[in-house]
Amino acid sequence: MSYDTIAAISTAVGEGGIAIIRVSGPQAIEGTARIFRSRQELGSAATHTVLYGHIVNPRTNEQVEEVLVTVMRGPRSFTAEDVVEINAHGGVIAIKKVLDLVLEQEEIRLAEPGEFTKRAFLNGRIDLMQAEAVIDLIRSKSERAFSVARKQAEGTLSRRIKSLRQTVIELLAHIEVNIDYPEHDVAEMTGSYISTQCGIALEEIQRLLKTANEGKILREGIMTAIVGRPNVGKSSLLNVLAQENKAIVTDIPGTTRDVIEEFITLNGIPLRLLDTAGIRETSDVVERIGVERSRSALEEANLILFVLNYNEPLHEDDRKLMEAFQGRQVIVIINKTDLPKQLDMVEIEQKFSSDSIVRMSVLEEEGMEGLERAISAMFFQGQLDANDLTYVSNVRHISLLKKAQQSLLDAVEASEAGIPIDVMQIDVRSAWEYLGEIIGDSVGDSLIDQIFSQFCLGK
Ligand SMILES: Nc1nc2c(ncn2[C@@H]2O[C@H](COP(=O)(O)OP(=O)(O)OP(=O)(O)O)[C@@H](O)[C@H]2O)c(=O)[nH]1
Ligand SMILES: [Mg+2]
Repeated sequence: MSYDTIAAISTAVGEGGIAIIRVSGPQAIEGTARIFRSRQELGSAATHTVLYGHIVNPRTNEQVEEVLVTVMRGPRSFTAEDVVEINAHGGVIAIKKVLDLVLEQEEIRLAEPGEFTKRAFLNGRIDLMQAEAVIDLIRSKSERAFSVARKQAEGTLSRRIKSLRQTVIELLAHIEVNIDYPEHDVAEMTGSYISTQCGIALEEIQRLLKTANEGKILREGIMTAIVGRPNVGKSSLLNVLAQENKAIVTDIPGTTRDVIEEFITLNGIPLRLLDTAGIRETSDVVERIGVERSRSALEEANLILFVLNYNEPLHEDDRKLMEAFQGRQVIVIINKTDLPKQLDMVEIEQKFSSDSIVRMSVLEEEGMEGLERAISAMFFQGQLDANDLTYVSNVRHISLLKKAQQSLLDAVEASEAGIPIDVMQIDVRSAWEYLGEIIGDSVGDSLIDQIFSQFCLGK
């Protein structure tokens, strides 16, 4: 397929040592050559080489920038098209001037967000799953999430989906031959054969889905709300975990009025921490809005860190809060253990299991390992496996895998109920299509546009 030529600044906008403009498409080399002066012709440069020279305004012959230009001829490039990358000095003005000149060239236009990666997909260099992993790569906030995304971008997961699809298509072929040529005795198409083949595919789907929970957490972080009454040390906890003074801490109850968010990794576990206003009845208008925000953070969170003060008896407000914890993942943090005991632990131990109660003194930074262990146990069934990085982490992929699973289960059920194979054929075919959607084999344009619009400009 052939497209027009696109260009964009591919580095983050702002001050930096260098900035890079990427140009991709049939006019990339010729178009750039018109505004580039060097000892060597750009058009005759060997692929994957770098030329030193100047960007000039062809109308005035004025030198605009001193640059290095890289030529990568398709298909061995990011987009599989001819690509030119112009390395200029960092700085908004310089790079903008160069980009304007590039865009003045015939048949070159500004790229849309994600359009370079989209071309890599449309030109068949990567599949949809790999393209989506590129978004994750850019966005990953922890080293582990990065490693998982890199594996996906390399196609590890795609290969497993493809071989899964192979299993399903073989089954489908058998069924179809049997429907079309019943007189041919193709490996007897009994119900049990279908069940066995579906079983093989279902097992693999099961294995993949088992990684989904953890994969999703690694990708997005555990949304964690720190809640509790005023002054128990919520903001202090956020600061200690973030290792910086993000939130204001004072001994005045009602210090925090808004929700403060911070992304941290606790021994490899990514957390999206939300520090909230202490929950209590109050007549202060601003504080009341804060308390309301705390409650909605509480609703949305995957994990609640419920902080109590060891130095205070349990309060009616605490009991009310606990009622909202039904069916939620809660870790109780008994804070200020450096102070004398006032809290009746018996009532708490009745309500929460002992491995979800953690004693801490945030002030003396004691008890952090306990918190880490409690979170690990709750979300990762023990230790994080450092080696196996094949996770399904994208919500779209997870939901398609579940749909494929359901279709196969329906096929098995139908075969066990002795329903004619024509009917099973429909289920097996939809399983095959759902799996195809994951890697982008049978998806519509609108979905493709939606996925790539999540990218930043220049990627
Ligand atoms: N002794 C002791 N004091 C602590 C500890 N943790 C926090 N504090 C103190 O308790 C006070 C309140 O701490 P904050 O972190 O502001 O409490 P908060 O829960 O965020 O309070 P609000 O924002 O008002 O809801 C501060 O004076 C902290 O220094 C602890 O482990 N031991
Ligand atoms: Mg606070």
